[in-house]
Amino acid sequence: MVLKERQEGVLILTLNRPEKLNAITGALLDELYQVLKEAQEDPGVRALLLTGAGRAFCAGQDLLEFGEGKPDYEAHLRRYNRVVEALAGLEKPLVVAVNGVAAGAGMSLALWGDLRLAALEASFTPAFVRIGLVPDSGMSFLLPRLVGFAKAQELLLLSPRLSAEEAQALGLVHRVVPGERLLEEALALARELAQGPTRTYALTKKLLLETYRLSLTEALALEAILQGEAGRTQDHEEGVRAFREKRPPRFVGR
Ligand code: LHQ
Repeated sequence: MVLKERQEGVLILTLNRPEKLNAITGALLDELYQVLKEAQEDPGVRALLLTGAGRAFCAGQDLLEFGEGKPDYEAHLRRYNRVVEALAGLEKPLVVAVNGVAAGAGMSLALWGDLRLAALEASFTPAFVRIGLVPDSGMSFLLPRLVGFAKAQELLLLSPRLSAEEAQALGLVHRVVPGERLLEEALALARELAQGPTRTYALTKKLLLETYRLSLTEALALEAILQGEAGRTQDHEEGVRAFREKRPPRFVGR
């Protein structure tokens, strides 16, 4: 259900239930969690790329998974939440290539990417409210931070279907590219990141997430601690040496 392919330091993950628009099942979530855990621990993986097979990126929760019964969504969300925690805590850059529709939890997955590319034909819809559900998989946390409170209110209460260009105008997507070039561009970006200072990316990601809940004084203190850590990396040493020698740096990710 999740295809894996390694290209040098990049791990490409493809959600692969194209006949169901890559809708998410419990089994898919568990597989994704395992893959993310392995990627986190593998020093050879220095960037990840997530995309979807077929015409969709991901249609969110598979609405037919639970049949006619009354499922325990609170319990089911534990399986989502550990995937979201794994994405949020991923100590490597994640490029997301949104190839088609991203709905509900599928839109949440897309938004957890650090750099988000979308095909011109991609679209985004929160979807939750349309089936009487609240936002989940981190959407209530992330969306107001990305688009501001007022826009998040509108998107979550009305659930429009945004085009890739509308999503870009709101800051949900960094770049929109023609569909036939999406993977190529996303891979080029992931490759570039895979040659970067991986540890510094991890610390930068941590700062961006953490400082939202901190006071200025606390944020400054955290910056100082993490700058201390970054300053001790081999990559910082190499960055400064390369600057002095007027050549591009060769980062090793440590
Ligand atoms: C699907 C799905 C789908 C199954 C399309 N499931 N088959 C977390 C945990 C706990 C509780 C539940 O929720 C969550 C988080 C969530 O993600 S809630 C939100 C769940 N997702 C949705 O509500 C989206 C439902 N889908 C749609 O609104 C549309 O299908 C979208 C906008 C994604 C795409 O529209 P179209 O491009 O017009 O495609 P389509 O509607 O014709 O769908 C194609 C096929 O895919 C169709 O099957 P069929 O056998 O008729 O060809 C759909 O039934 C199936 N499909 N989404 N989520």
